[in-house]
Amino acid sequence: MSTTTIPEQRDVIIIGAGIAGLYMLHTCRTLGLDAVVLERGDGVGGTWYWNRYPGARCDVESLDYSYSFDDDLQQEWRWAEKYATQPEILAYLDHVADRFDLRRDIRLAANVVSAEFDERTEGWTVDTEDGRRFTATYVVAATGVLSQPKVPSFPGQDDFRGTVLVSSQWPSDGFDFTGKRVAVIGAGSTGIQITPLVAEQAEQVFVMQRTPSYSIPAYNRLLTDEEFAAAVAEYPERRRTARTTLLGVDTRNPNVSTFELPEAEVRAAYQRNFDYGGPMKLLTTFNDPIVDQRANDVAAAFLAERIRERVGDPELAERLIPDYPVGSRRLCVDTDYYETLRRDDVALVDLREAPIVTFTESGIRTADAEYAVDVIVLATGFDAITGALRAIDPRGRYGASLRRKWDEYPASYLGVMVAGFPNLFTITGPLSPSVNSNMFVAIEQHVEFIARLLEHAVDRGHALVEATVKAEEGWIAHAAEVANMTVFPLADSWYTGANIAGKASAVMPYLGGIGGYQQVIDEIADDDFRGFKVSERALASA
Ligand code: NA7
Repeated sequence: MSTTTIPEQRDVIIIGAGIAGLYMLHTCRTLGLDAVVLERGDGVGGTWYWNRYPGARCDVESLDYSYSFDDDLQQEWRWAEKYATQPEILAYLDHVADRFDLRRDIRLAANVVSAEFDERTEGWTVDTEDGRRFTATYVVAATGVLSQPKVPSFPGQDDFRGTVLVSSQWPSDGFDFTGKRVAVIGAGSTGIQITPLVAEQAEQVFVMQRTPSYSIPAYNRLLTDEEFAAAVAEYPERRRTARTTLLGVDTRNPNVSTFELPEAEVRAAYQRNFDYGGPMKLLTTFNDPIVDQRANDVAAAFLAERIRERVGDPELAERLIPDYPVGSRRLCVDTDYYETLRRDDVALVDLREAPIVTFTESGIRTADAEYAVDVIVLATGFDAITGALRAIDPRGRYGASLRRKWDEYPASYLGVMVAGFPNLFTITGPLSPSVNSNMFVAIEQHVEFIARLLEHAVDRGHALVEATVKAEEGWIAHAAEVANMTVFPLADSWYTGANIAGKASAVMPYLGGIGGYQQVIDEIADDDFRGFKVSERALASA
């Protein structure tokens, strides 16, 4: 891209001002590095800036889904509810941006369209859509794992005379569904969150489901002053323990197998965690459903029973019960989803029985019926984990395209670097723990490891850092070996890239857990950053 302006030069360019980008900027400053954040939105917050649809809420408890790097911050920010809403999380991230004076180095409405490694300077040139150019020695992609929307195009889409709303591009002033007939396409976490709230207003709702999700109640509620005070008093311990766990949350479950206990006790344990409300506790009730199909069948049978109870109508319930292992696709958390499907003005449309054929002027035609609607909500998900960076398509050594490389396989070393792309770091890149755990913990792990690596490079004269091909190959093999011990490969999901046509098939999150990953990265850092080549830059200007 040609540009007439003089490039803005920094030590580090960070792409994205979400949870990862904000912390990375703060960390760069503590390292004495001059960093700028380029953010495509008009505000900070990343995924929590864009996903403003009704019911948007995190499925990790607010006391755990927050930064741990600053004790005053965690003591002072008073979360209102057990599960925070999108506006509350966005307010928190805005507060962090102000509190740490981050905004002066954040460029908003700066949509990065290209990033190129320059062989001569051994640095990066980054361009934004509006023609701004930035150069830096290092680039950190804090581009998010659920930030590139998947918006399918349906036949006849342009003929539809009503309104189409995309969950991750929601109108900032909301939308009034009163008196409207609405189709919600998608029954993942987003569709499950949106549907009950839309149904409260709308005249008629059609929930268009292709693949059902397992969902459990959030039992959301306000946090009392007493429990908030008790939780923050033990924050240091809570955070330390979280870093040793599988999912980045101290669920306080014992480490036992399903088959160590009598059947009645297994059931009681599942019921206790179900009644607690939320996925982290339920998923870790026992240590084996993710690695043992028989144990998974026990969890699946328990959850299927709960769905039948909540739905009431046995025939409808069968269409809502998934046929894949629990946890191999996202375990969703809801407030009144199944109860909403019992309403007379809400109908489930099973797209496996009759797929969508076309949008029409007045609605949607499936293989066996016409649905007249005024509004179509697309809750169709994301090009997850690699999508946002694939869209930018950074060019590394010899002009190599990251998109082309990832079309073959979502390769990385530790999820923080890709061989052939020197000085480009990825926060929660493929093959590291991220979406299958508490994102705040995963992000802090990545930022802190990248910071150690950056410090190491800066101490060596702003050196060039790259992952070796051998280290990358070793990590790919290890991540695949771990994934193949689990039930994750048994289902098509956005974890495996299956929701995007043509995307390489691989379990993208690293399944060794937050604790396991922490051990690996600590050990690698202590071993002189094994697998990373740190060398003097030819034209070191810094
Ligand atoms: P998901 O979990 O990917 O769900 C998307 C849903 O949309 C899913 O039910 C899809 O069915 C459905 N979908 C996607 N494309 C189509 C088309 N073309 N026709 C019909 N149905 C379609 O995304 P979410 O936003 O709900 O959740 C993502 C994560 O965000 C969530 O797990 C939390 O971590 C936060 P399919 O499965 O493809 O059959």
